[in-house]
Amino acid sequence: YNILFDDEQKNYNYELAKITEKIKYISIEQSSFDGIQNDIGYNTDAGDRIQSSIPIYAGEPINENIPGRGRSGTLEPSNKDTDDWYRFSACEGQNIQASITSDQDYDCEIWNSVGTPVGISYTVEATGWQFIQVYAKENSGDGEYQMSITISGQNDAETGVDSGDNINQVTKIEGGKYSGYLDHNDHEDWYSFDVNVGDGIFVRVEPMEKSDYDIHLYNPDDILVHSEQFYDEDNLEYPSDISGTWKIKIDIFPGWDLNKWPDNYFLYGSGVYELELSIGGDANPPIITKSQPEIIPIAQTFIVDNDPSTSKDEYSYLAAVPAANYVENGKRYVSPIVYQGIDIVPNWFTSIDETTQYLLDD
Ligand SMILES: [Ca+2]
Ligand SMILES: [Ca+2]
Ligand SMILES: [Ca+2]
Ligand SMILES: [Ca+2]
Repeated sequence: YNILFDDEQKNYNYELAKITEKIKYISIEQSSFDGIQNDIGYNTDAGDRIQSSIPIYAGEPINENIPGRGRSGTLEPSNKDTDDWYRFSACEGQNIQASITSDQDYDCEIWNSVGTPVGISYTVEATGWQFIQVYAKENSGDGEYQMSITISGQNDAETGVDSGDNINQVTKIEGGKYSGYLDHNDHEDWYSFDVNVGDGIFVRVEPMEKSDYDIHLYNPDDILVHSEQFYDEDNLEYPSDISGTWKIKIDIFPGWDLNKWPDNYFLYGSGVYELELSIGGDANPPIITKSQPEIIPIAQTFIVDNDPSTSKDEYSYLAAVPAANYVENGKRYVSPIVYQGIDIVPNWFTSIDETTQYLLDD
């Protein structure tokens, strides 16, 4: 598709900044006092062009206080705001219905993934971004509008239907690239595929919107053997140890569920995902983390002073290690060593991830 989002990063930063402020939303009534618009919960005006469209979460519960999940907006033709543009993802074959109500002479239209207007009822021809334009007709006044947008039907992996929602309702696929759809009424899509023992299984899932979809792999005995549960894109690999029909579950983190929001958590959405499966080659087995042995802390501290002119501090440190960390009668005892008198921050292994990987490799 040829649509460019020149304001995408700006909107994204704006949304992130709002979330880190712990989501202190202003209601529509409050914001109208100082003339700030609050289009569908963003506390700002939606973009006036298709290239500056902002995300609307069509597949999620309506909530006027959460960016992208509201349906109310404002147009002010007297102040050059004649257009509000929104975007969302949908799969080929899904149907979109859009409508608008307002006291003013406003209308709306769906635009497809190549930027062509297609009316208010549209069966998607190409998987990707779809758009809604809300616009004021000539000579109409300033006012508010209420939007309605419905996505119906599914076409997961080009089957014409939704992929099953449990381990007994799986869609059979082969290696290749597919598209699918999840939303607040459809939390899971299950797929199966045949694998020979020794073959690597590689699965990539990438949500199109800012969403959190995860991958869970089940062996032919229907036992969960591995999961990838990062934000945004997930890549799972696993060496098959049994020949037969393996299964994956793709599921959605319900970002709209306020009870499940950790601090600073991004408000993940629903929508289209890309699924890529390849079978064969060498896959790495998952890293099994060893459990931490039980340790007994000792109330003592070894202090080593920095001595840049000699090696005294290095030898003191080495001498302190066996006294600070030792096993006696099968139990491990640990106490801290403090190396003081220097404030250079090393530039290696400074992140938790780097340190964790270093320790795993070690
Ligand atoms: Ca507006
Ligand atoms: Ca606008
Ligand atoms: Ca689905
Ligand atoms: Ca499903």
